[in-house]
Amino acid sequence: MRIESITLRELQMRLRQPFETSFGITQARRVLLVEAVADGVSGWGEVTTGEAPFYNSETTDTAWHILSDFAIPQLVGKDISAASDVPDLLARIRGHQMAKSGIENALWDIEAQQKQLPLSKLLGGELEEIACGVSLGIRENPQLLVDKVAEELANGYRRIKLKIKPGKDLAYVAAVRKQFPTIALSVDANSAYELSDAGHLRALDQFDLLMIEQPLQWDDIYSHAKLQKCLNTAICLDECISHSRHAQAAIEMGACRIINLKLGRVGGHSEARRTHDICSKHSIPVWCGGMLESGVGRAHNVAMSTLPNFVLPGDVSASNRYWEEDIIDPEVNVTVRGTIQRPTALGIGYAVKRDLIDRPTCRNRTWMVTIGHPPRARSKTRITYP
Ligand code: OSB
Ligand code: MG
Repeated sequence: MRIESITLRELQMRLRQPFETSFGITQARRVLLVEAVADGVSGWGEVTTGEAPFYNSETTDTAWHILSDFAIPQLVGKDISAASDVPDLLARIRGHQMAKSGIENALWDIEAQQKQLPLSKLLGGELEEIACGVSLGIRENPQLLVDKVAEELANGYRRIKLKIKPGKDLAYVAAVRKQFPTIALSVDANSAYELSDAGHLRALDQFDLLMIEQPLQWDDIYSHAKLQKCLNTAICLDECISHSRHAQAAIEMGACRIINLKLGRVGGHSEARRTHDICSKHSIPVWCGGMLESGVGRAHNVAMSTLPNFVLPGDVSASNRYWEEDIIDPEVNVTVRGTIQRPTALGIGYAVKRDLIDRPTCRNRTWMVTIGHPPRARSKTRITYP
């Protein structure tokens, strides 16, 4: 594949509802899309950074910087044999997994189209439909949360995840568990506790949770290993796992019994598949986490979730839970069984609605090769942050 051009584009998109986690409230999203063109075929990826460095250390702006100044100039004009060549070409850039993932995944979309395959098949996916759960933000009081859980169960979702933080934990989980004694239920703390809270976290054992996700510091695998020894409930790591070697270390240390696999967080499909395979080998189940993605990121999550060790329902849910109108056609829909059907169209399997992405675009820049010249950049910037 000869990479002819790469376009970066930032979109302002507003979530239908604010989403509250232990690290803050999000409603205005800054979505970064990557469109690559190789051999005349166009492919899309999404950079799943947050607006602020409160989930991990990347942001929309750090990704724009790393992609513009380092990653894209490294790739435009290159002839590569497969999308899986990208990690080696970008290996000099340390960290910044989410930024790099956006480009690599766009090239996977292209490669799948060139090979006349749906991306799920190119990745080695086997599942025909994927099981869906929902991640529910922190609410003002337990009753409002119970009402929301009832609504999502009625929509068919198979697993409910509650965001928690100190002061908004036990009473909320108790109220939901009392109303719904048998549902698959989990919690996600986004690093809001410390190892010294082990006694408090042990109180969660009484609620028969599927898992407690990332209770401790975002970069501290070792303390999770200590905490797991004190808990009956399985720990699931999210923020801590930036690549497959972290997964290997966490599993060997006993820091978790489940891993939330996020495509951007580990740097793209190549590394996600390696992480998936390591978990498989150690009988550690995985599920696909979400980052409040637009349809482009969601489509990549659906494709990844067809790999065989995605045995638990993921945070991949319907487009209409997030957006008035998603930017892909068709939107991601969830069946009454709480599943998403694997798309059968080539590549990511959903078309980007180009007419819909122009208006919310606040800046874009294209790098392209003209014969005999180094990559040239053309940019249009209209920065109007709220
Ligand atoms: O920890 O899984 C998380 C959203 C933003 C940042 C981190 C997380 C989340 C979610 C929402 O839980 C998942 C989704 O619905 O996209
Ligand atoms: Mg999480």
